[in-house]
Amino acid sequence: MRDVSMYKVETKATWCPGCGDFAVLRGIQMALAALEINPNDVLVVSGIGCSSNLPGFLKSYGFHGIHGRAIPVATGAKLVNPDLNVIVAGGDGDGYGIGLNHWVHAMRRNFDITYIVMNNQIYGLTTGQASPTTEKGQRSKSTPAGVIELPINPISMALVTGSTFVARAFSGDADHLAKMVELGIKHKGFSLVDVLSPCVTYNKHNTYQWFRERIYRLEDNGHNTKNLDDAIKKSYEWDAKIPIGVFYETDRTTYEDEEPGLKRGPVVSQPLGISQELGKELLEEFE
Ligand SMILES: Cc1ncc(C[n+]2csc(CCOP(=O)(O)OP(=O)(O)O)c2C)c(N)n1
Ligand code: SF4
Repeated sequence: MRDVSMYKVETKATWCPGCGDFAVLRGIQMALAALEINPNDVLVVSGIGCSSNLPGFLKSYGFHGIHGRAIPVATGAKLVNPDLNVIVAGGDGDGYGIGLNHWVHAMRRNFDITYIVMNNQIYGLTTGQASPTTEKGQRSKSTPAGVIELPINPISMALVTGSTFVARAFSGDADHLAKMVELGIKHKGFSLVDVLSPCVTYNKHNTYQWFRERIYRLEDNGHNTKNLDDAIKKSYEWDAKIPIGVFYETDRTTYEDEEPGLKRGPVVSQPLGISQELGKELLEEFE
């Protein structure tokens, strides 16, 4: 077990007091400490959103990208350097809305990356519009008469699209959250950790209290994480009872392991195949 302070930076997180994302940041730091992964072996990629500011508050390599495009950056990095622990962190708007296509394809390809979605069921950064996980009927800035469409169910989607590890956590249960992140990082293959991470400023419906009245742990209920049918059935539970924990885990060859171009080893360790002079010239072009 490493010291958690290894993963801390001086920059203070700018989230609103009480925002669920604080627990996610702590959960990632605790998981990295438990797994004894050094900060320089980690890349955290994000898109845009309150939650997507996370890489700036954590000691590791970080890439704060553009809205919805974190996964392409992460999969590119993983392909070039498979030894890197690649984590994607962002919001439900970023990942389940504008970036949904990238998420789906990364799952079916089974890249060995960990996707942590801070799911607050709202667009936080842009001050409270409905997101793809906002519940039907909920009033928001963009839906003053209530949302008229069904929300996305990220757990069921991940299960049927080939994610090889699917879990849900809750920011109000910080140690359990850290454990889910730890298991997700440890898993070889695509792992989704959907975190119910309340936005205390703009989502007045899905509050800590609302979740506390409903949440229970799958592991306390004898759930078999190897059974896809059971996992799918559980993924439909919402409203009265909301399960957290590992829904499903399985082994499948990763994209990186099957990619013929990587059979000679990681791209970062291959010779460039050009002269030093040309390499220097190319670098200068980007200065
Ligand atoms: C292409 C593009 N479209 C829209 C935006 C505006 N925008 C920035 S963040 C965001 C949504 C953020 O919501 P979410 O991903 O759920 O993160 P949160 O702020 O709730 O953590 C939107 C629509 C943008 N930056 N770029
Ligand atoms: S607006 Fe919501 S999501 Fe953004 S920092 Fe504040 S509480 Fe968190």
